[in-house]
Amino acid sequence: MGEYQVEEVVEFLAGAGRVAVLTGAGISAESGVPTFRGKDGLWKQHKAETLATPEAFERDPKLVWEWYDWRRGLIAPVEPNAGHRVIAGWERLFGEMAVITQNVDGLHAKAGSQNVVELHGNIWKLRCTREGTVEEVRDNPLPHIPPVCPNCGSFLRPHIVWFGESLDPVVLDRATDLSESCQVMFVIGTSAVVHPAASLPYAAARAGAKIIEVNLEPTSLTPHANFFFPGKAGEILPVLDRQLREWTKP
Ligand code: BJW
Repeated sequence: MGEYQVEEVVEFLAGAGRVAVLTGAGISAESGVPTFRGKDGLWKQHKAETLATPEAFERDPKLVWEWYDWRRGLIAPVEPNAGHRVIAGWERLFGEMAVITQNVDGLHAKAGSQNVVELHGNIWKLRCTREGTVEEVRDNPLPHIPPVCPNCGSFLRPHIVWFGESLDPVVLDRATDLSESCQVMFVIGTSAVVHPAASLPYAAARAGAKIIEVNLEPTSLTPHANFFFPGKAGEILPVLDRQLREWTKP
């Protein structure tokens, strides 16, 4: 990490009142949650179309639920890492600070972040396919697969946005507003290929925000970012945080 880059970023941050952080699977990788793409990604072992689409659920709800139940089991014991913790601490540092996450693992909230926008839902929430009611169910493993609504007996589904499904418009509006009003946007651990999430940094940049990207490798966003830190989020964010706290110390 270039020292000059760190200093410049810290200078921006110290003067910023409104900060937004867009995260993807990479922020949770160091906690042990697999990412989607890449060599060890979830999509290498399972085809997205056979599991994360409404058609897949209609065809075989049991198969889809077995996959989600397995992932719930994987995520349940996992703890937030240094990256999540730095981001949570920034809520006390900046006037306005929000996390916009594509992740469904709930780890930002577990780390203490309170202002979290979950673009793609949450793996701990189940939704009735008939009534649309949403409730948090932590049972692990689920006692019955596929689970059914206690009220009407219809299948429950994961409260997650699958390919081809629209994001909740209220959630997307909030994420867009935050993107368009922040002064600095961090984009951390996302391959930046899934829309509309991948469009948010561009909306932020158009509205005048500085874009700071943290990723193991460059993405299609990198040439458009003001700063790019190659490496692990759990290592880079603590360095930035330490410098920032030094800088802003009274
Ligand atoms: C590290 C690290 C470390 C590792 N430190 N970094 C416009 C153009 C083209 C297509 C579309 C478009 N608008 C909509 C679409 C269609 C589609 C889409 O975007 N397709 C693209 C793939 C082309 N979008 C949708 O269908 C969305 N719906 C929608 O827009 O509705 C309206 C509409 C529909 C159809 C057509 C047009 C309009 C919904 C998208 C829902 C995404 N859902 C998923 C699955 C959830 C299921 C589940 O979790 O079970 O959400 S897909 C999957 O990808 C998951 C993630 O949230 C999402 C993003 O992945 P992410 O987080 O970026 O992870 P990875 O694995 O890709 O990347 C990890 C990164 O971390 C890598 O870069 C690593 O290098 C890095 N990394 N370790 C730092 N330690």
